[in-house]
Amino acid sequence: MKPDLFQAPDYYNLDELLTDEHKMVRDATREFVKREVSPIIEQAAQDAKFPKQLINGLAEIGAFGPYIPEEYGGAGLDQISYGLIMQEIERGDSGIRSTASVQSSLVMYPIFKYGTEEQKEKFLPKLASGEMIGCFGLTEPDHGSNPGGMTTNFKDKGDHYLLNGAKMWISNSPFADIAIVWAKNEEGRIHGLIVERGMEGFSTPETHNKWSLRASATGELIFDNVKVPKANLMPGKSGLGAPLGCLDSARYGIAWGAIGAAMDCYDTALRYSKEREQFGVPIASKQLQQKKLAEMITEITKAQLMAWRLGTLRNEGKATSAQISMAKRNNVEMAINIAREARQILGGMGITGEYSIMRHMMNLESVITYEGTHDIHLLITGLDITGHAAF
Ligand code: TGC
Ligand code: FAD
Repeated sequence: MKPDLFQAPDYYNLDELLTDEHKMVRDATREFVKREVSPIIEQAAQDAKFPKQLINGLAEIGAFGPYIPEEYGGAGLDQISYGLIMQEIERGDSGIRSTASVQSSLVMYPIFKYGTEEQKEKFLPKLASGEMIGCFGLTEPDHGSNPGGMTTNFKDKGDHYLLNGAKMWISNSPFADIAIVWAKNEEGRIHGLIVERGMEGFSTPETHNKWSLRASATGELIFDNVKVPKANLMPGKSGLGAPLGCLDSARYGIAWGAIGAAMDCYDTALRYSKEREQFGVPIASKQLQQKKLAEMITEITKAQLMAWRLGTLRNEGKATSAQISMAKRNNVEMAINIAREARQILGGMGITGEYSIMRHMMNLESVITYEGTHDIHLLITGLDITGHAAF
């Protein structure tokens, strides 16, 4: 793979909207990605292996629980810093950002928000330091966009719960130490349970042959009469709103992360277009290539403004779920379109692993599907503006 020469585009001087802390966090993550991720990521994707050697470094830069309070091992940062960390990690690879998103927003966040004090003290510091990795089980083989239909269930057996069912498409599941599992009780009410590796009847087979998100481990969660201690139920919130509340936080992170992937594709294509000569001149001097590049930087700038504004709303506790859906949907589509255009600017070179673009493009096919598909987010906006659910 080519050396990482990334230079971040900032067409509207957005740096002026950031605090010194934001810039420090962003620059430290950018440096980490250049030093630790870029040199190894292409091979990890080719080998379809999550690079576990990155876990300690991700923990050190505060990527695990950026906004979780320091008393529980988190970095105690605000929502803009969290977004910038996701942007910079996804600039390297969506699969690595996935691991950080799941750990922070889908594992640490529910324990912090819905867990008991004992659960927080037992799990959060270890998750923040990377000593423990978690995963989040909502999707089932027959219930993806419609998680409320889930059939995974648990029964009260006096001194424990008995858990049965299966989850599918679970990021980090093959090596996770704990799983946040959403299941129905005997009354059909959804609750979150913390299932620990080693519990009898709990297995996590890996999903192979993915063409997308190859540097992220994806798998199933299978529960065959798993005895879960009662102390592992998170009592703070039940119903579908509990897992969906975690998704708000992860979808917000993706709205920033997608900008990172888009910036990397744009930056690579811009540099290539200035260096590559055809018909005796750089291809950057051709109007058709300039149209592609000019539209890319326009779309990136709009996405940056949207993410920044959403971050300020989240800092004030005012961002709605529908606003988050709009940003996730818009920014991921923006990134996938830019990846496709950037790939063309590189001609044949664009399909090789010498450059990051094709990997980003393939990764983004997962990002546009998970955390709510592109169409589901459109329907969430539709519901918000019309008052009619069209799911
Ligand atoms: P609906 O009746 O609309 O809502 C049920 C209850 O939930 C509440 N609610 C929310 N609460 C918090 N945050 C949100 N975003 C919420 N959206 C809805 C709602 O108010 C209601 O509460 P209550 O108290 O009235 O019961 O539910 P529905 O069954 O009609 O479904 C709505 C729909 C389709 C929008 C929703 O189910 C949905 O978002 N589907 C998409 C599923 C999804 O996003 N799955 C993601 C799985 S995790 C994942 O992909 C991780 S990838 C990670 C990585 O690798 O980075
Ligand atoms: P389906 O719900 O079957 O949808 C298929 C198509 O139908 C989509 O285009 C969808 O938009 C459309 N559709 C569905 N309902 C409607 C409707 N009402 N109206 C119009 N169109 C509709 N899940 C987790 O719980 N945890 C994870 O960690 C996780 N990681 C993932 C990692 C990867 C790599 C992938 C690919 C997925 C992951 N997921 C995870 C699952 C992901 O959230 C689901 O794939 C996603 O929610 C869509 O569900 P589905 O694949 O079953 O598609």
